[in-house]
Amino acid sequence: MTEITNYQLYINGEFCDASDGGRFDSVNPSTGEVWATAPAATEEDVDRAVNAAHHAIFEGEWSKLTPTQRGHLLHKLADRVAEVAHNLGSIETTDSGKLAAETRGQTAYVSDYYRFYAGMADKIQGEVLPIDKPDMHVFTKREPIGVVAAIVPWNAEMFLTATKVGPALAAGCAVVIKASEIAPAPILEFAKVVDEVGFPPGVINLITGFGEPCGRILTSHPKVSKVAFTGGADTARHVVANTANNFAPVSLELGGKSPLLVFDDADLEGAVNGAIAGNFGASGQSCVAGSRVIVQSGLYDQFIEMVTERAQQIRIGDPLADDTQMGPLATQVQLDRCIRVVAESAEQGATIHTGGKRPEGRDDLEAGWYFEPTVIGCPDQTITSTRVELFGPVMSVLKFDTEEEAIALANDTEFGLGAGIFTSNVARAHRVSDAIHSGIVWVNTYRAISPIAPFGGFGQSGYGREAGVDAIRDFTRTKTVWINTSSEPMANPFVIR
Ligand code: TXE
Repeated sequence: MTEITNYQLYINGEFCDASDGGRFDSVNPSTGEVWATAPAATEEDVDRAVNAAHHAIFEGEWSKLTPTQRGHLLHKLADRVAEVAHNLGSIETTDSGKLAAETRGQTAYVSDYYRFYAGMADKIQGEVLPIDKPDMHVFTKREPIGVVAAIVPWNAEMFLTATKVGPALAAGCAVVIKASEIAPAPILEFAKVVDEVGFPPGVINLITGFGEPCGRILTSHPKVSKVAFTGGADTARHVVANTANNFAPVSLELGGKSPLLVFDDADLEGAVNGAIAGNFGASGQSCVAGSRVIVQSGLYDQFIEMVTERAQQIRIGDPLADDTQMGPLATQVQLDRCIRVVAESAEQGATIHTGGKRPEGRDDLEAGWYFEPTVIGCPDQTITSTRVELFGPVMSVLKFDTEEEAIALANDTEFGLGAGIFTSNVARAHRVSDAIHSGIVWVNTYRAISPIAPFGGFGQSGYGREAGVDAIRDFTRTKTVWINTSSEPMANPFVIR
């Protein structure tokens, strides 16, 4: 029998249980067994975490550090995350089912995000304004916006935590991070790293619990000044409504139905690799999954043949094993949705070239939430699999003849997160990337990310950008200071001269 790990919350620099002792189970998606439990934070816990963060920013030790000293602590965090990336990645894999090769690699890279923002901590500058009044010195300062509520989902926890915590701390804010109830363990394991680094109490608080009440109370809390949310669009609508209470600005990093265009002049091997990475990486549970692959007619048949063959060769199995290439889905709900939508799409006239079901004849995969890499040929975009975000390893392939048609198909979506273009024609690469409505465009590559490059979308994919230099502005508020430099006292406003 698996030994169960019982995690604790991390509030105000201390590990603790939920105030009422409540806990919930976390299931390993590759075995279907409970392997850990996490506290279900109560209203009292959320309130304590927010107050601790508020105290840290405005009165505590954190508020007295210079920006450079804050940067040093972020560098220490980066170092420690890099040292324990293997362990943090393994915990993330056990809890979410995401491939260990990905979680370990991504966590190691996450340290670069902390380092990037560590360097920015003492480069957040105000301005002296060329003001239109005599005897006035007017300048702006960029102050920490306040307590940041960071809501992270289960599909890339260490990464999506870093994109929020890095800029928030560099700006001088303090954070309350709420992990997803689907995979709570990585965040609570990360709490041990935070504790070792030695941040002043209250700077980073890590809690777990359900959307109701924990997520609601956190995002509507009167002392929260900024909400950074990654998750689904339906939950995002609740979050935005919650902030009607505190008027906290929100950034929303939601899902997508990103197009990946393959032109006849593309390097076919590269395009196939892009489509495989965009659809089967992270078992397709990625917000930037390139799940609508739109291929020009001259290459279409060859492309279908190649992706089908490659999909069939993918080694499915235990996500912790070194030779596995694709793990399970994170939840039974995700699995059921993939099965249902693929079947519905076939009934609507789509052709299933491979997959569309749970793997057969593999006893070792029966208990887990596994789904075969799936390739579906779709006659048009009325097919359900081309419209809804599936968050599973399902590639929908469409055919086009002209560039105009490709752009029209690409833009026929309510989402606007990522897009891929595979072509050897430089002019076309620029032309099409200008014409596509999305926050990110990758040309002859796919799913590349960097702390230096802004990340985010629009429409149903949300708003605001994470990563990059500009992201830090969202964690600051501007103060304008007017100083009267005249040697005379301020004039009486009721005496007209
Ligand atoms: O996310 P949810 P789920 C998409 C993907 C997926 C779907 C649902 O399509 O199938 O969303 O995924 C917290 N106030 N993405 O169920 O429900 C909740 O506790 C405040 C895309 O995992 O959006 C959790 O911590 N918070 C995506 C977080 O919101 C609330 C990543 C996300 O939960 C709340 C994940 C409330 N009222 C899913 N209710 C991406 N962009 O990568 C819930 N939460």
